[in-house]
Amino acid sequence: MYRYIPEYLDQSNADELLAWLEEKVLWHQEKHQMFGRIVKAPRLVAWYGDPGLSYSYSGITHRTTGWPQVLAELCDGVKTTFSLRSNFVLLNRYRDGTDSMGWHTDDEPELSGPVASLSLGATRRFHIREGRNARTQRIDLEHGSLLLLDRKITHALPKTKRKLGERINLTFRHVIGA
Ligand SMILES: O=C(O)CCC(=O)C(=O)O
Repeated sequence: MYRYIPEYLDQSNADELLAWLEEKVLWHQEKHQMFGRIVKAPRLVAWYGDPGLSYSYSGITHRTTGWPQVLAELCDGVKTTFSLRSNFVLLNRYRDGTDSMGWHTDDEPELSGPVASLSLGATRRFHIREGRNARTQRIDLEHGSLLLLDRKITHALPKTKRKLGERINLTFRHVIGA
């Protein structure tokens, strides 16, 4: 089950937020181990959250020290929209169509509740599978849109050969145990 709100932010608010994120956020390129080799993740990431949280995925621990005001306000809005709990945001920056995210769930033991995902910049096609043998559903995630997704749903953001600009995605999560 998912819910998609196409124009959660209007064009000018979405443009402004995208410009702020591109300029102000300190982006990292993480390295992951795959089939015994260390490879650079095909995207950049950043994260913020309530002070003192710790969230690990792909063998990397992400600790938080607080929120920039802009993102704290955005998180409050998303929580109200979906009656959601969230104390952490993971940001993904896809520089062009060759950046991507492989199939996974967000079902780490530190998380509870669904994940809300805000998209900015180039429209990218998101794939989801609701169950082991389910067909793949495709959702075009547009600039300013908000998606609510159960964290147990398998999903991916594949590479594309289309000439695309940058996309930034913010996933609001709830980290427990802190
Ligand atoms: O970029 C997206 O929309 C997907 C992000 C994602 O799958 C994740 O952060 O777990």
